Amino acid sequence: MGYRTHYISEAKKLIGSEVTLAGWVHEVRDLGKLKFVQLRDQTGIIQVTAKQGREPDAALAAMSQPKETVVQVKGKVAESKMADSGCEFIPSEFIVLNELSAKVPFEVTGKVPAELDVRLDNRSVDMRTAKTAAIFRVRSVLANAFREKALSLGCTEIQTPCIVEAATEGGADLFKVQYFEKDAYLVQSPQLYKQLCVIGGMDKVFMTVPVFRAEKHNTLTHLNEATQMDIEAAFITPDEAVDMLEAVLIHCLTRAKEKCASELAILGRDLQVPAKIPRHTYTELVEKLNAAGVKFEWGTDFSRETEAKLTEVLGYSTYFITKWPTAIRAFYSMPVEGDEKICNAYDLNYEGLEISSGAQRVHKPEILINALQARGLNPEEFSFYVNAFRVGAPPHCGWSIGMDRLTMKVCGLHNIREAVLFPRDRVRVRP
Ligand code: AMO
Repeated sequence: MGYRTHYISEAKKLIGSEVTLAGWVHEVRDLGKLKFVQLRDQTGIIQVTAKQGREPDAALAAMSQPKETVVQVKGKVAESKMADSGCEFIPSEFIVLNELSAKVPFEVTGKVPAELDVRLDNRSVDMRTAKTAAIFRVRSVLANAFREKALSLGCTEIQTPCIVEAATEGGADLFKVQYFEKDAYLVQSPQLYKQLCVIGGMDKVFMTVPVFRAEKHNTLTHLNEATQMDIEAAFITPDEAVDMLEAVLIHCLTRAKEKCASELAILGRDLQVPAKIPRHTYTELVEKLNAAGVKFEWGTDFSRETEAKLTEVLGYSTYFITKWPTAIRAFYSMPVEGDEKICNAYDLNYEGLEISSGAQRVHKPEILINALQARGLNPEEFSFYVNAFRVGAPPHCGWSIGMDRLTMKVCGLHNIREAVLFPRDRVRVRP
């Protein structure tokens, strides 16, 4: 016999049956001759009701445990007119599996809200609150929806290294690690490796990976370790790459809406799934901003404030920005032939936040060397990468969705840290 025969949500449909449940004491109410415990597991809460003289004394005595004690309860599901769910649990045995030996740091019932830092310091307790549990169920659905869609688009799942020799997204933001006699770095993005795979003939690849950015700023939308969901595909145009990104985002949102109705309700989130996402060039948006009286210089990146203005000017907050100035994009972004100051890079802003970024890649070694040098990078350090383009590299495009930001936005959260189990920011490396 295992610890449980059913989850609480299943047991609620089994009135009259003998079952064994296991979970946490959520609430306790002691009326002397009548004892109530709200028993909680991952699937819900059921009221355990014991009456003196009717249930065994040992069960009644064990029901005085403090909240968050881990217990196993054997007994029968009974109809109840008093309980909201229409049923309650009559215990024959109430077994304590692990007594508390410290004070629970905050209320799991959510009655007394706790500070985010206290919650993150005690994440395994925080995960038991309905809201946090809902966030990570949504995150799991989003992660699986990405995988499901990527596979259905014909992509192969790959794994790439976290310890690397060179930067991909700009030199200053690297975490250095001592790698035997050499210096190495934690990877900023799987960029170079996913490209090598499509050059290698894998055609379309995808991955879900951690990335590390030693950015010193402290914002509500940046972490120093983030999770990216990446795709890279050969023989596709930038427009087709944006089509893929649009289809993946819509699929992720659709699955979240279908599979997470109760989680989204707990989070108070009315999730809308767009049928289509508008596309604007960078230049078009700069013109729109200036026409609306917001002075904005062509060739600079949009700040959080300008993005907020863009939402106002456009009247919506989910859109693609295509054809960026080459100088402000990463070296691997392909300049437009005949108009090299613009490149085939694109971003996706979802509900006002950049959640994805990508580009058609430079697949000609000479252009790549120029692009590296223009950004003060040494092509020698990228020789394994540059040389791969000399021996049969097809045109290719790709992008990456920030999973933490996507979860944050889908769940309607204010701070990215809430969307990550164990966030890493400038000051937090524990737990
Ligand atoms: P980029 O650096 O724009 O592009 O990252 C892609 C997406 O990852 C998320 N992201 C972050 N989320 C939280 N904290 C961070 N510090 C952070 N940095 C990035 C964002 C962002 O849109 N190699 C390219 C992608 C490509 O071209 O395929 C890249 O990494 O949601």
